Amino acid sequence: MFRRTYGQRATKHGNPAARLLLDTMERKKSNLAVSVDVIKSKDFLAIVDAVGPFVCLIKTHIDIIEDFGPPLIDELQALSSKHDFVIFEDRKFADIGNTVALQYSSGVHKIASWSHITNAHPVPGPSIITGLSSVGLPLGRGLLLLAEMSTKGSLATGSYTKDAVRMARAHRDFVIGFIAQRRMDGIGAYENDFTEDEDFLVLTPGVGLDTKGDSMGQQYRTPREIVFGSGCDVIIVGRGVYGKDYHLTEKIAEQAKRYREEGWAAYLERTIAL
Ligand code: UP6
Repeated sequence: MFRRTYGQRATKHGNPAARLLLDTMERKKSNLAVSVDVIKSKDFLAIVDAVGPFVCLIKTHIDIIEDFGPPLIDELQALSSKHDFVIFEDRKFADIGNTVALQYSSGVHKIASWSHITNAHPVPGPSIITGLSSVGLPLGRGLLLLAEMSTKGSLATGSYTKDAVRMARAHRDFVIGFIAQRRMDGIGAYENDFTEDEDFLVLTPGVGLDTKGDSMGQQYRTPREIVFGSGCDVIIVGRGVYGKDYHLTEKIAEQAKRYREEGWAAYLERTIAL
């Protein structure tokens, strides 16, 4: 799986959101996702428009937007059509099935109605997947499980990570992959390597070319370390792309281009090596 191209994987995948993402990556020659973590709609849309041509996916934290209203979603969807990218709301659900189903479908944000992909912590056990899939599966959505985290001292390690993989393998119609720091089908890492038809995408945050982390426990690695070294599929970059200069859209676009080139070169190195 690791050495197959994104395009080859797209043709075989059973989940529509995973297919959409893999197809978009192949079409746009990009494994870059930008995480747009700003609090004003205007800044949010300006960044999305600036990085749109270079990304396969835009990651949101919709609950940090201070002036949120449904029109923002219409504008995000219009930009998604204009620039051809997938939308991932990084909601990190973590409650009982009934509650997460309500949080996913309802409330102010109605995440399931617009986000192709969302994610969840495995901590409640398989019932979190049952709850979210009751809403998302009929809509053709996909779920990522947080099998590992990028932060210093993360508790998502060892048997917790293995159990996350087991949960995913038991729900392959809806769980399309992981938020993790390395591929999850490493030789000998789990009792059984994945079978031919098991294809889990690995989306990886904690990416930076210029710094090693921040003052709040975030840790950065380079796109090459992540995609070539650790076999991950998508690099998720936030502040590395837009820094503090939200208004300098040219500079933001330049940075997005830079990360996209690094990520794609590492992918080519991985698929043609060996
Ligand atoms: N994120 C991580 N690490 C994880 C999971 N998620 O950083 O293990 C998310 C953060 C943020 C983004 O919530 O939105 O990825 C990383 O942003 P940054 O590149 O600005 O550090």
